[in-house]
Amino acid sequence: MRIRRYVATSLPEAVAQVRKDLGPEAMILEVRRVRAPGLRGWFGRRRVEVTAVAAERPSPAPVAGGSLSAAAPPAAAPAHPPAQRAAPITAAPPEELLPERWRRASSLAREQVERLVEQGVRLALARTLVERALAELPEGELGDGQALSAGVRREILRLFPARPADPLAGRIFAFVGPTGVGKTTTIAKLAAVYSLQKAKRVALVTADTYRIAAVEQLKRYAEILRLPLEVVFTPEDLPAALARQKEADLILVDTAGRSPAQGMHLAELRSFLARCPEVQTVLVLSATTKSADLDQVFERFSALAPDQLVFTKLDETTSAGSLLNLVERARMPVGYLTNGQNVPDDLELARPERLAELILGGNSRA
Ligand SMILES: Nc1nc2c(ncn2[C@@H]2O[C@H](COP(=O)(O)OP(=O)(O)O)[C@@H](O)[C@H]2O)c(=O)[nH]1
Ligand SMILES: [Mg+2]
Repeated sequence: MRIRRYVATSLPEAVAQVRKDLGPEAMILEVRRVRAPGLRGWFGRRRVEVTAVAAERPSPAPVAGGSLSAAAPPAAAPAHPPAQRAAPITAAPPEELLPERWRRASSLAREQVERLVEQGVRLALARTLVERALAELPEGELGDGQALSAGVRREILRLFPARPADPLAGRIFAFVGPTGVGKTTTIAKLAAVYSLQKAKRVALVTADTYRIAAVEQLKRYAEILRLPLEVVFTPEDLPAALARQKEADLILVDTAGRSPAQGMHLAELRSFLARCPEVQTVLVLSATTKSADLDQVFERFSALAPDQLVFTKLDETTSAGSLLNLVERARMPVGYLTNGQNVPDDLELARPERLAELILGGNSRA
């Protein structure tokens, strides 16, 4: 393990030094505002001192007898070398020589990173979350696992952009996403909640006419809920269908998940959505999808400029880290979560606290 201190005029500059010297794997242990040494310190701007830790290089040159080498200033040397040169505390520090609180913070930090990664959070994101939490931790709480845990939780919550209190506050919403993620089921749940509990006039539209079964599925829900259903076969039919439902407060549009030749093309869907700026787009994604696949799906569907996300099938996974990875990437609010097949019960407003709980709560040691 290598622990080094860097002093620079700004935090980004100090972090750049850390990355350059210790590599991208380095973890920030502490950030402090310090004065430059001497008179300059009293009149000039304050500096930022960053302490960082990195794993030992694969084959470090051993230091004779494990003692401090002449080239390496001892730990007690003035802590403010120029930003360009890192001051190694020792070339190969025996653990017991490290200041106690750094040692404790670094093992706690590692634990936190591991815990996030176990939940499917990308390593780089896990590390960023823990670094940010550590940077805000008061000095006296560096060895406090609970305080660090609470900091990590707060950093997770910060990743979620704010959303309106009612995610379906507009009038027309098109639900897009891969086949089988639960678009039609989610629409049925929302239609029930908004028509029965919120007393809205809801109309349903399906553009998923590739499979007879898909139309039948939504038709059955429309019949049970006594809601009008429009079936549209081409994007050109959609404006007329929407116009026929002018009395509706809320129109939910179901789409086909597939993009190949037989289904509605993603490009066609896109051209329709572009022509109807009043239609908001909801990208539906399943919590059971692997993180790398979620990234790909998100990439593909970003062509439709989605406004918000819905995560389905939370009941089918125990690790929600992949969702956090996506939220960080998409920077888009999450409207609803679904957690089962029951219509309409298995639906809930998406609360970042709930997702943080899924990631930290289950095996919480804090
Ligand atoms: N376990 C679970 N299953 C779900 C959930 N939402 C939908 N499903 C199921 O996923 C399957 C596909 O749903 P469907 O709505 O037809 O997906 P679509 O192709 O995106 O329209 C169905 O068997 C649904 O019952 C959920 O939150 N949890
Ligand atoms: Mg469907």
